[in-house]
Amino acid sequence: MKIEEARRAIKELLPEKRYTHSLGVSETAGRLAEKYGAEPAKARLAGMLHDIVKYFSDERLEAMIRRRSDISDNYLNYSSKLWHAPCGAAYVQETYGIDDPEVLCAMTYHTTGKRNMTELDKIIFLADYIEPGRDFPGVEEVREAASRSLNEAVFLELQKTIVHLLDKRQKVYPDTMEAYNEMVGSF
Ligand code: DGI
Ligand code: FE
Ligand code: FE
Repeated sequence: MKIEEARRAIKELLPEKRYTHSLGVSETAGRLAEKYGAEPAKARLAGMLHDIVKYFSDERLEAMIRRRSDISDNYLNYSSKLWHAPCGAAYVQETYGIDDPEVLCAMTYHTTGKRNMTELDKIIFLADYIEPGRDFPGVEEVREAASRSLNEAVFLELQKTIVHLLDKRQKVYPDTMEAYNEMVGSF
């Protein structure tokens, strides 16, 4: 799938604000890929598509998780806000025949992160957090880190996300904790 087709596809499925966010993630991911030696075309495509099923109902996403043996059922024990990430990858595979495992993997883990992320996984995870439309406390610190070190920026994002979840007394998905544990102490 070409980037322009991907843009048209999400324009149909997403409200204006989320569409603009996705353009921002695509652009930011492309820049990060150029800087950190990943493939810019894959980064732009994964960034464009990453939230494609964000507005599907929880019921529809739950059905996809149950149907697809390659999506962990454990997602169902955690916030439904996590579900659109693995389901987005499954959806673009089924609907557009996207079979690039790197693109599918980066989409799958864009929300939670995981241990052993590839450069592309980290770039999509980070671009989602720092694209120009994002404005929340701490984002500037992560943007600055991203100009120095991909790993440092990803770690900061994990730390801030976990602190935020604990502060709201929410569960933390194990992949997010494992990503944090893997990187803690490196900086
Ligand atoms: O889809 P976006 O809004 O662009 O961003 P996202 O895919 O990173 O979704 C993040 C939401 O998921 C955010 O509101 C926090 C929430 N969330 C709930 N549980 C977890 C979690 N995020 C992570 N990383 N880990 C969790 O366990
Ligand atoms: Fe998302
Ligand atoms: Fe997003």
